Formats: sequence, C-alpha cells, structure tokens
Amino acid sequence: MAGVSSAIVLFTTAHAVSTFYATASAPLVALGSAIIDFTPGWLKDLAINIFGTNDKLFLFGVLSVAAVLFAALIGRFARRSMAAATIAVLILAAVLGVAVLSRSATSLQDIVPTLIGTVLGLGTLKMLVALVPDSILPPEEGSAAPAISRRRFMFAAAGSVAVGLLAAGSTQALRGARNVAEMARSALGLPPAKMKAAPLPSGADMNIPGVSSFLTPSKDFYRIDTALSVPKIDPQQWTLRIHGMVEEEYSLNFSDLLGMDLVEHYLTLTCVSNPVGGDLIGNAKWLGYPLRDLLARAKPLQGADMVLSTSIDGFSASTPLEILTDNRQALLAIGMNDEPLPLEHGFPARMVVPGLYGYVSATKWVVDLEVTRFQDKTAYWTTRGWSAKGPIKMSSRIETPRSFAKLPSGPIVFGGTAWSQHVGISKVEISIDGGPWQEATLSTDVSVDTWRQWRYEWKGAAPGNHTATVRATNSQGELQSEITAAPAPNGSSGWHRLQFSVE
Ligand SMILES: Nc1nc2c(c(=O)[nH]1)N[C@H]1C(S)=C(S)[C@@H](COP(=O)(O)O)O[C@H]1N2
Ligand SMILES: [Mo]
Repeated sequence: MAGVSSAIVLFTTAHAVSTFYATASAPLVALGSAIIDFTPGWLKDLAINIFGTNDKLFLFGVLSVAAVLFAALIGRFARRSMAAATIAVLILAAVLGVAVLSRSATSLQDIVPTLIGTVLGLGTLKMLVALVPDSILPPEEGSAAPAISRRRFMFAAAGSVAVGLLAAGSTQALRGARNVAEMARSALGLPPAKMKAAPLPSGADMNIPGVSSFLTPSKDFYRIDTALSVPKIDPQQWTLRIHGMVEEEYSLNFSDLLGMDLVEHYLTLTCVSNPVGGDLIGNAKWLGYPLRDLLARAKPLQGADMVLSTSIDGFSASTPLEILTDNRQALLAIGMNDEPLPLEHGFPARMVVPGLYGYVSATKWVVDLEVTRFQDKTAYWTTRGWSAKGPIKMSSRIETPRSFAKLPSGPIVFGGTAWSQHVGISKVEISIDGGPWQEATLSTDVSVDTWRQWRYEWKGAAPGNHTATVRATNSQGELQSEITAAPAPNGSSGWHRLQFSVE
C-alpha cells in the first residue's frame, strides 16, 4: 500500500506540474506515446482491431496495472532496504524521463514535472514506510498500539493519494479550458487581408549572425502581462463592446470581425520596462481591423480624448483618441505572423498601436473599449505610478558582439537594431573607444513603424579592451537622447554602450 500510494503521488503530481509544460511532459502520456511509437505495426493493427478507438484507453489501462504492480513490489522491499527501493524508483524515473525526452514536442526543461513527481513520490514512500506498524501481522490479543499505528498509516496513505488526485484534477480542469481555446485557435482559418502588406524587400533583413531577425518568430516574441494564467477565450463567446462618450454604442462578435475588411501591417512592439540594450521588443506582421474605423462607427462625442481598453482579466490601457483616429495603422489584431494570435499574445483579439508602449495601447484579450477622457478614467499601470501617456522613445542597441565578448583578432562586425516607431530611423552611428562617430549601414526601410537593423565593420581592432557606443537619429533629424533614464515612469533612455576585448 505504501508503494502504490507513493506511485499515485508520483504520477498525479507530475501530471499536475505538467500543465505548465508541454502536454507530452506528463510522464504517463509520454510513456504511452513512446510505447505507441515503438510498438511494431502488426501489434498496433491487432490492438486497433480488437479495441477500436478504445486502443489508447486499453494502453493506459495496461500501463496503470503495470505501474501498480511495480509500485507494490517496490513497497514490499522498501521496508527491508530503502536504498534498494530508492534505486528502483530512480530507474523508473529515468525510464519516464527518457520517454518524455523522446517526444518531438519536448525539450530538456520538460522533465521538470517528472523530477518533481519523483521527489514527492519518494518522499511519500519514505514517510509511509516509516509509519508501517512494526508488526503488520494481526495485532496481538489485548494490545491496542498496533491498531492505532495501523490507522495512522492508513490515514497517511489515503491523505497523500487524495492530495495527489486533487492537484491533478484541478490542473486538468485548467488544461481543459486551455484546450477549448487552443482547439478553436487551431481550427480557425484566418481570412485573407483586404489590404495585404507589401512583400518584404530583400534587404529588410541583413542576416547578421547574433542580430535579431527582422521578423520575430511568435514563439520567441517577448511576453509581458499581469496574467498569472493565460486567459482562455472561446472566440464564439468573445464580444467587444464599444461604448462611453459615443453617439452609437455597439458590440462586435468574432464572426463579425472575421467578415470585415482586414489589413496587414508590420509593427514593432516595445515594452516600457525595456532597459537600454534590453530585449523586451519584437517585430511582427499583424492582421486586423483598423481601430479608426471601428471607433468611427460608434461616433465619438466632442470632448472625448482617450480610449480605455480593458481585457477579460481586468488589465486596462489608456490610449489617446487622437492617435487611434489619425492615419496610422492602429489595429484590433486577430493575426500575428500569418497565424491566429497565440494564446499568450491575446487570442482571439488584441490591440496594437504604432508609436506607443504596450502598457498604454497593446491590450491583449481585449473585450471593452470605452471612449472617455484622461481626467475621468485611469488605466492599470497609471494607478501604479507610470505615465498616463506612453509614446515610445527612440532607441538603438548593439546585439553583436555581446557584452564582455572575447574576440579573436581580425575585422569585427558590429550589428544591432534601432527603432523610433511611427517616425522612422534614418541614421545609426557607432563610436569605438570614444572615437569619432562612424555611420553604420542600415537595413532596407520597411515602414516607419518597424525597427531597422544596422551593421558596421571595424577593421582596425588592436588587441586589448574596447568599448562601443551606439546612437540613432530619426527621420526628422533628431538625435537619440544621451540622457540616462530608468524605465519608470515613461521609458528608458540613454546610449547603449558595452565592453569587449580583442585577443
Ligand atoms: N490583457 C493584458 N494586455 C496587455 C498587458 C497585460 O498585462 N494584460 N501588458 C501590456 C504590456 S506592458 C506589453 S509591453 C504588451 C506585451 O505584449 P506581448 O506580450 O504580446 O509581447 O502587452 C500589453 N497588453
Ligand atoms: Mo510593457
């Protein structure tokens, strides 16, 4: 019983933790899929013939029975030798770990659930074995002590199983909700854009090793939000309400949105918390409907100067109405890099606004737009000390070489990115060891709303320590501010500088 209870704790807690990792990180799921992969074809066919669509259920049944038997066996000799039992559990854990890592959807971190389950399972085994009454034979006549310790053991065993089942059950419920949204997302075919983005010019990406690609793959895109667990929204349930200081308030559902004239736009998102040289920035191709047109339909009233957008989980952002209604492509986006928005990035719909930091504009999982006034309403981060308005500050960074890199002698390629959303970058310069500013080569301009890569080759590198500093100039001829500012309350500034050495 000690062995079986511990095994249940191992598998249920591993399963519970796996919710935060790839699905295949749940050890039983991984083991089952690994077995399916290694089962010869004829046996698979036989199983399908006999059990039909219940073949997986059958497999899990067999696996569970095998696990229970193995666990009972371990429990049986754990009393005699805890060391031997520990080794047996570790062998089991190793098999599970290999099964997890053998899955194509997993990486090294996905063995964490198995590790945690193993530690908790072993702990349970140790505790229960210590509680096993000295005599597991029927109590001697007249002696009450073994009965009490037996009851204590039963309580401990049942208690640990209950805790494990509860943990697995509750996270499974969460995972179920995720599945509805995830399934709706993968079933969703994005409609083509009415106005497609022009194909990227060949020089948009200079392919400099160590420098961010022009387009950030969605899986590498930085993620910032207050959501402890990602909101899972069934698009069929989603509506966006547009109301407040408007003549005609209305609501929009997802199929309305899919039927509207969607546009594509390349846009670089930036977080206000990004320090100079930091990586809270990413560039994507967005598909969505212009907020300008969405708002025009509601007919904002005179005097309104702000749109308060609110997400399903209560985050809010205050965006100047003027910016949402001028000619820039501020979008209610449903697509990112030719796919529906990933759950983490706001599925089914979010805002993206050229020129503003995310905290005042890029509301994910957005469900409400209220046309209002800055003096009447305050957004989430503004009540916490950040500025009510957040235009992005021009910035540039050195991405290669890395800080404190040790480089072989020979020419050195410097590279990085620079951005000044909705104004555009026209020049990037680099100064080595405080020397004269040298102009870098820029990638082909795609839009004033996206970053540009820059590249500079230094041929005269002498051995020793060096510093490099970068600065940008925008298309209006303004130089990036040299004044150092921390991210709070309205974005960092200053020139990015780093050290490196040449051998
Ligand atoms: N619902 C919601 N939307 C949000 C946030 C949030 O906390 N909740 N954070 C904002 C901030 S601070 C930024 S920088 C961007 C980041 O978007 P991303 O996670 O898609 O990169 O989302 C914005 N939208
Ligand atoms: Mo942010």
